[in-house]
Amino acid sequence: MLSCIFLFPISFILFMEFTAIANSNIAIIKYWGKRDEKLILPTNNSISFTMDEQLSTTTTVEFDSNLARDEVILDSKQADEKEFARVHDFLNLVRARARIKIFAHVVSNNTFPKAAGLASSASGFAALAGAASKAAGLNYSEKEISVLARFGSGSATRSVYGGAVEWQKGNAIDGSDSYAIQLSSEKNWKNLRNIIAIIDAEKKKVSSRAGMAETVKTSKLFRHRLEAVGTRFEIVRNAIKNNNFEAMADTIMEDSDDMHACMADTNPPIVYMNETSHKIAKTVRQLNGDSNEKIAAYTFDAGPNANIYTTNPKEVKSLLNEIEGIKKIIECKIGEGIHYSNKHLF
Ligand code: 2P0
Repeated sequence: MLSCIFLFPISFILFMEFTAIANSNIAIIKYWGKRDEKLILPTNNSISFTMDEQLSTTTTVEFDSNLARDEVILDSKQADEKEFARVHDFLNLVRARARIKIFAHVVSNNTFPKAAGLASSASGFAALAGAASKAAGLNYSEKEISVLARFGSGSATRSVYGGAVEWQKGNAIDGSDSYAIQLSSEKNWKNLRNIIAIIDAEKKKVSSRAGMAETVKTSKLFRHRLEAVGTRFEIVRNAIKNNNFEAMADTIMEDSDDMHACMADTNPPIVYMNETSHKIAKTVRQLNGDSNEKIAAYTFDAGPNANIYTTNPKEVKSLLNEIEGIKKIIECKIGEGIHYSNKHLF
């Protein structure tokens, strides 16, 4: 009987659809710079919190021997050329690992605007890695899914897990030890929120990928960042282990400031934060200064939108309401890692 199964050509194997849901993550020790662009290996360890389902991607994948090419639908539209190429390249990697040569249907929906500085590539490639690996018959562990997701986008390694997550830069030349691990479950952070102030939901002008490559190449300040980020990483990691937000608030802001300083030091300079972003940063610093505790920490990604981690969301929201130029405020909880659903998108 067993030998009969092995006699079947690969195209007769029945592939099923799989649906994965992954949430975005917002880093508190930032990833900005690669030591290997092809393998997507970072220059430093980073740490993030995974967001709740308000910032998530649901992706269904099915390999289908009737297809003459991959079919990719993103947010109800055919993927454009660039998006298609990135998904197709990623699927090629999955096909090579699964030793199949069959094209796939991919349908993916985000709950938030793509490329608005809200790290959609993180949730996008984590969900794609989870759904595509299962659909291809690869029975991957979470660690293996994190390694696979990295080939789509570095920050996607971290979206595999919930709570506080560390992406270990690793040392191996082949990237086999560069993946994420969970530092602390979301259950330990029930009182923490990320208040996201959307200032601009348009697609960013300089992609993170292009921007960080330019920073590594041209910024002198970046060399200083590489020396300093390790200490900040340890401070934040210890604060997370001790479940102590106050102990890491200043360091979170320092790391964001440092990354944006390196961006500004890039030739030509990269500027993501605008006047409203800076007003928000000042307001958060004042809030901590006026109270006896550190109740908030801002962090900015590759865009003007502010992420404010806080144990007092009411206070932060009321201060944000007084700042002009904010289009929308989202209050996010610390969310869970990748999970799977029987509700498929096709
Ligand atoms: C982070 N960012 O740690 C940092 C902070 C943006 C600023 O990870 O080239 O989209 O696909 O690996 O993951 C954005 O970079 O870049 C990012 P690639 P990715 O979250």
